[in-house]
Amino acid sequence: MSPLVKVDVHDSVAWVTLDSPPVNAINGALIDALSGALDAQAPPAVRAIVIRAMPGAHVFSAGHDVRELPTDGRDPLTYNDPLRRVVRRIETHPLPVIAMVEGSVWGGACELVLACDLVVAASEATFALTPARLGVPYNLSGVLNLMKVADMHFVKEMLFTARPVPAGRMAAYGVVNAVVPIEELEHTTAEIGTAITGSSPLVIRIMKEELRVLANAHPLTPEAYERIQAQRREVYDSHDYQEGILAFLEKRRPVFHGS
Ligand code: YXS
Repeated sequence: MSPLVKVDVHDSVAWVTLDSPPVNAINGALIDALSGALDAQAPPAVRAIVIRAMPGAHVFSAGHDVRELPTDGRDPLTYNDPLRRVVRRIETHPLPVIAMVEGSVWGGACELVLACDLVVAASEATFALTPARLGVPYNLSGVLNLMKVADMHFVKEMLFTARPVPAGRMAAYGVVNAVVPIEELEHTTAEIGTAITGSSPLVIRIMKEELRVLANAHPLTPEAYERIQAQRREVYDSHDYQEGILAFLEKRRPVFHGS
C-alpha cells in the first residue's frame, strides 16, 4: 500500500490512515492512494471503514492542495478533480465509511469528512470551510453535500466566515455524530464500527444507496446550471481567485477587491 495511506483491518473494520505530511493536503497522489485503499475493502472480510489521520495529528487535513489549484483560467473544482473523485468514491462505496477526526479540518477536507456516513470527532477538533478565504468558487455538488448534512444558516455561517468551528458546535447541528475526549476517540469509533458489523451488509449497502439517491434528488434546469457555472467562471477568472492563491503561497492575508 502506498506510504501515503496505511490500512489495518481489525474485527472486520478497515482503519485507513492518511499519512501525507505535513498536513494531508488533498492532491492527486493522496487521493489515488486513498481511492485504492477504499476499493480494496469489501465484505465479508470488511464490513465498515474508518478514515483517520495519524494518531496525534494537529491537522487532520489542510484541504485541497493549494499548489494544485489551476491559475490558468481552468475551473478548480471539476468533476475529475481529486477532491470530487474521492467524495464520490466515499458516497458510492458499498460499505459504511466513518470519519474519525482529531486535529483541524480545512476546506475541501471538510467535505471529504462530511461525505462519510458517520463522523466521530475529538473534543478539540475543528472544521473550517475556507473557499471564500482563498477566493475559490465552490462547485454545485460540493455545496449540496454541505446542505445535505447541515442547516442552511449554519452552512452559510461556515462558508461566509471561513472560521474554524469546534466539534461540539458541529455536533449540536447534527453534522458530527459523537464528540469525545481524544483518549476515547479510537474506542468510541471502534464501538460504532463493531455495531455496524453486526448488521446485514446487504441491507446497509442498499439503504446507503437509497439515502444517497434521495439526498441528491434536486431538479436543476440546464439554464440554472449554466447560469451558476457562468458565475463560477466569473470567480475563477477573477483577480480575487489569483490573489487568494498567491496570498496563501506568500503566507500573507489576501486583499480581495470583489473582482
Ligand atoms: O511552507 P511549507 O513548504 O512548509 O508548507 C506549509 C504550507 O504551505 C503547507 N500547506 C499546504 N500546502 C498545500 N495545500 C494546503 N491546503 C496547505 N496547507 C498547508 O503545509 C506546510 C505547513 O503549513 P503551515 O506552516 O501553515 O502549518 P501550521 O501548522 O502553521 O498551519 C496548518 C494550517 C492547516 C492551519 C495552515 O497551513 C492553513 O491554514 N492551511 C490552509 C488551510 C485551507 O484554507 N485549506 C483550503 C485549501 S483549498 C480547498 O480545500 C478547496 C479548494 S476550498 O477552498 O474550495 O474549500
